[in-house]
Amino acid sequence: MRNLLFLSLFLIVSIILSSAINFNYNLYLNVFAQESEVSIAPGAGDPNNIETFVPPQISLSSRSTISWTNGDSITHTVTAARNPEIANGEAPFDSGPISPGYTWDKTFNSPAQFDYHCLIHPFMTGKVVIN
Ligand SMILES: [Cu+2]
Repeated sequence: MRNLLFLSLFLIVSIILSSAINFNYNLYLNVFAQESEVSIAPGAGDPNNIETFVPPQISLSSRSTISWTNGDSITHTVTAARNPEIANGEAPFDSGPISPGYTWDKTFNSPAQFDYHCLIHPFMTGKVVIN
């Protein structure tokens, strides 16, 4: 009877500990997953406008999500260059048309480096570095 009590206690403590470890592991993963925002500046489609993608370059760790929000009054795209310098497992990306006020998200899971631009306004350029 006493052995059974110890065994039950052991099992309960084990279950509590393993769920605590699992919880901490998830917390760890979430802490290292980053989220960042790039805004497409008002007037970005005007070749005389200095600000297009803000910030123009973004560096993050892998498992990051970047949100591009079109703050301009016309449609833009977020399109990776055809020959990315480094693209370990990450395919070149293309948002398709992003209407004014809309956001496009892209998650990066591997280290990669992309130069990107707007297909409609090729002078709009930016860079993503995933470490
Ligand atoms: Cu554009």
